[in-house]
Amino acid sequence: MEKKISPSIMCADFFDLEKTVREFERLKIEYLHIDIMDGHFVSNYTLGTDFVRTLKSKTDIPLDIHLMVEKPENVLDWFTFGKGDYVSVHVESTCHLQKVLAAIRERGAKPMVAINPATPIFMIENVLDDIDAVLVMTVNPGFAGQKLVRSTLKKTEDLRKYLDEKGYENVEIEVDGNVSFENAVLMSKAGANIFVAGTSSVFSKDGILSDNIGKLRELI
Ligand code: S6P
Ligand code: MG
Repeated sequence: MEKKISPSIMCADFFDLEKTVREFERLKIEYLHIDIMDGHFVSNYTLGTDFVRTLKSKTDIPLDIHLMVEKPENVLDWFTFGKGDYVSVHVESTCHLQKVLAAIRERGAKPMVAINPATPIFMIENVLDDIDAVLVMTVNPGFAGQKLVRSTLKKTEDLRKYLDEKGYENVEIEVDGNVSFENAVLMSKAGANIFVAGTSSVFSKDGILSDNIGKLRELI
């Protein structure tokens, strides 16, 4: 499966965002990962509706909107997205999971279901027909700069087998959280193919953006 990079925009320098996005365009980055938090599902606030609208109007790079909000079905219409964009919702955030995934599909976007480190794979069993990807949180959601929860590597491997055995070979696996250069190799081997790149790789202060992206591409 094609390996893709989705830089986490909350980790970018907001004073220099335009330059960063143009650089991503030049380097043919596949997605822009936008973290949306409501202060309830996770105890933080990050990017919001106006930010998504502006970004969507300024670049053709598909968005990868990660909704870390309670009851995402109530706020879906607030966001600007469409064909080619991914929108992920957490299993743990709603009792109307199928409904919200179907609503994302109806709007022409690609539904992705997200699972926290402690959430078992079987929780997605009854929405496999409703998704194009699974987002495996490899840290507990809420903040950048955290350390990998190692058990999620085995979970990623188990998930790839689970999807393949059930005939869902085309369902992609995204990993999000401490996707460092070192961890990306392990995640890739485990079967992940979309890599959310934050402070531990693409936005690492140890190198310049383009070099970091080149390095990550080679490793995955
Ligand atoms: C965390 C959020 C993530 C982070 C990303 C940061 O709740 O969903 O998308 O922005 O994980 O990357 P890093 O390399 O700092 O962990
Ligand atoms: Mg995220």
